[in-house]
Amino acid sequence: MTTRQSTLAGLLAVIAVTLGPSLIVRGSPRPSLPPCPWDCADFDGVVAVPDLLALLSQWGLPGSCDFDGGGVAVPDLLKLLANWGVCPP
Ligand SMILES: [Ca+2]
Repeated sequence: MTTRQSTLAGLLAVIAVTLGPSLIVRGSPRPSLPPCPWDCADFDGVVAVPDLLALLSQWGLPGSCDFDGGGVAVPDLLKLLANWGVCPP
């Protein structure tokens, strides 16, 4: 992990803690055939803040935002950020 990635992950973790658990969407069972795996919180077809907060709330654990298995970690965060926005059709 680069210093920049580490700083970003730390900043995002601080944001999640600051916003509080009431704003963090926990992972929920995924409906069949989602439009994209990075839409991992509300399954609305957009990768956005709720998905990021869900990912952070699942940090180190398996969940709907664990795209490659082994628990949510930096590679999952980077994949979510790289796919930010409207999911492909
Ligand atoms: Ca979403």
